Amino acid sequence: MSNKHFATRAIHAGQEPDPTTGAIMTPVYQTSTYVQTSPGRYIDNFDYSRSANPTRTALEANLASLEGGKHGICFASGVASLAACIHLLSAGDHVLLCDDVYGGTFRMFNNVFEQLGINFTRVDMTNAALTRAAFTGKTRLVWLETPTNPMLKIVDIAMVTALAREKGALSVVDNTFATPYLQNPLALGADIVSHSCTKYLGGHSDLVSGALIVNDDDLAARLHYIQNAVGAVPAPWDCFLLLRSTKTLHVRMERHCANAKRIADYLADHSRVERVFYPGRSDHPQHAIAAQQMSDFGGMITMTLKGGLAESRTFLESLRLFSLAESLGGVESLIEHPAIMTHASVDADAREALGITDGLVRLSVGIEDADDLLGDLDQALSAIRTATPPAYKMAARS
Ligand code: P1T
Repeated sequence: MSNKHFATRAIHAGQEPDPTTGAIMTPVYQTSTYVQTSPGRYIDNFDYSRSANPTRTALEANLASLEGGKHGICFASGVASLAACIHLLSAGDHVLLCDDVYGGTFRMFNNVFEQLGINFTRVDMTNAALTRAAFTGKTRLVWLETPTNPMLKIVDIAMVTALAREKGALSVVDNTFATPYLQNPLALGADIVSHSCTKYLGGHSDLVSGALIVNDDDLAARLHYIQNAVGAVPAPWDCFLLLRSTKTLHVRMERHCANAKRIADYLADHSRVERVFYPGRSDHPQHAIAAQQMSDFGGMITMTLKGGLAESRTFLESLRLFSLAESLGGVESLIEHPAIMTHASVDADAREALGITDGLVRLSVGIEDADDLLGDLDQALSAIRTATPPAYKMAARS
């Protein structure tokens, strides 16, 4: 299957028709345990569903194939995947963390693992010199997202993973925003690819799950050990839903990208919009790296509205098709306010430094009709105009 194109692997990798019934879909093996014919003698190598489950095994093979990796290891959430990577470390070890990451990723390093003696430093990984200088003698792991959440910065994966290798550290790339359809970090030197499958891989906003994909056999064995020993595994039903979803990933991503491109250009020209961050636009600071390491630019757009919280609230409350909600990557369009929602656990100074201001909103562009989405954004941006008094009136009142 590894010599087949992405669309074929998406539909077939890891899955054979059920040998007993011919069912084309891998069944939901809704079982916690498996009968043994004699102590330690298994019918098909399965003994207990925390260790392995056939529906999960099929999903793990499918995701590994999509990332061009050898091993997939699935978890109950994206943050459980992250935690499994940190369980590779010991107290006293140091982690280099990309400065702009999902708020829950930062929270786990800051509020959970630092207490256990695993220290970390945040660094702007779009800057090679700063990144090189941030390694310490104890740096054992480098964690990055690209595009980053929520500022959509693009990190040069080959550059950072080469630095990590030179310094003897493992590199992990959280590929949630790009998906394996647009970007394959293992091919660019990453040791581990991490996913929140809750997002584009699931694609329908109906499950929470995570995955790690690796090539190295020893690393895979250690992560499988942690998966079983720590135990945050996904349920068979969620694995089934994910297997169904990855079959359409390539088709969904094409529409996400096409819709986002049109919307980013529309927003960039709008008088109520201060700035648009979209890696597919030539005004994005790392557009050239994005064009090099991604096959297209994804469905996420971040923008700063002119004004502040009042303008953001008016805009977000006025939308009818875009739903105000955390998460991303579903077929339906979502929008959120990072400072109050997904990145509330990031300290205010860091938020400010990154540009996560009260005017910043993040769009997850769905696969609805682009004209309808543009119409919705247009009417909500107009609502700001009518709801917010002009500056001279505000001044007159005070
Ligand atoms: O929610 P969970 O499946 O545990 O995934 C965590 C996670 C990991 N990595 C990235 C890049 C993410 O964006 C997330 C979750 N993010 C959101 C819920 C959000 O709205 O940004």
